[in-house]
Amino acid sequence: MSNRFLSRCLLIAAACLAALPAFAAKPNVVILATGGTIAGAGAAATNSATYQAAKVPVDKLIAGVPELANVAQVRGEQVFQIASESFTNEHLVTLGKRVAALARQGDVDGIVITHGTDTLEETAYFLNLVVHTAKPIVVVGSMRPGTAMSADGTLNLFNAVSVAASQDARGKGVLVTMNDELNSGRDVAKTINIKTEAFKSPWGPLGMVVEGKNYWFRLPAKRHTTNSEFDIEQIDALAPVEIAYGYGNVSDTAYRALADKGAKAIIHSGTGNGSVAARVVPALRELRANGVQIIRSSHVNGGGFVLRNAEQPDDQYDWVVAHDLNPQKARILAAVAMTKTQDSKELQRIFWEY
Ligand code: DAS
Repeated sequence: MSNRFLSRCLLIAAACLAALPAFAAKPNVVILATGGTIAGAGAAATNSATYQAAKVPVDKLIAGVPELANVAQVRGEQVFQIASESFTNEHLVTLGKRVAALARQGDVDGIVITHGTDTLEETAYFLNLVVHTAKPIVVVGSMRPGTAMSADGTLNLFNAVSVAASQDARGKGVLVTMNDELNSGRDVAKTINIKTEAFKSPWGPLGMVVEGKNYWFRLPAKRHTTNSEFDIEQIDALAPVEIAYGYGNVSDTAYRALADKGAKAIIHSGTGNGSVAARVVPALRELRANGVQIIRSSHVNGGGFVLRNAEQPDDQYDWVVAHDLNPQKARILAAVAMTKTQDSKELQRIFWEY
């Protein structure tokens, strides 16, 4: 064999090896679509706020972002096609079981859930509590439909898939990628209802995702996913937990009505530091005596936390405080926790830890 022939073979082999990374198997990411604005459609490009949610099927969402193929092998499943304000506990359990089943599969490296923005924070927190996997789970939505000018859904989806395909997103709990930010599914909430910069975490984002690269600046402090005592495999139904809103002139009517309808816990969405109007306290104490858990949260959004035994003598009343969780997240945690315990001291421990 001539030296010339040998050297040509070596050159070809080197060229193949150099090309290898481009053809190396990309991570497998599954997109579970549930509806929302990210699947929305408006009549005109100027309709950034007037549109119908939950119209575009998952395959069209994927086809709308061909660049997804540069970061992952992507396939989609249409789990629901609804606006997320219509989510129920049953939707959460169904979705949670599907996510957990996929996470157990060796050929799935990451999971993205496309979701309406109205209750996205609730679903993200729920999955953070009950899905036992270190694989990246990323919940994503959009504030404008794909038919609008400057729609945010395509880049949000690209970022979500890129994060779900990345090794450094493992073990960080459920994540939410909106508006280039990496937020914890536990902390993040929708704080503005008509801007693309809608989602904020009171303690700040975990980082940013820019051009397919993750920049981390902090890590979740509370228990989640593989470190959670709650497991979707052992949950078939969430406990009935409701929310009553506190405000000036409030009466105890809503609290009593919710208990009459079977609520096992009532989240008090209080003013200030979870304050309770003096005229409402007797009703809450009566409901507690009848076995209903009373959990004080606050509808003051943007940060802070409800202090135990400050606005109310929680020890004396045997009430629970929701720590820094907003009322809708407090409902999720109580609904999950009360599938395992009815004890108020155990509930308080759980609210400190999750
Ligand atoms: N109705 C809203 C929802 O489905 C639309 C959205 O913002 O995604 O949550």
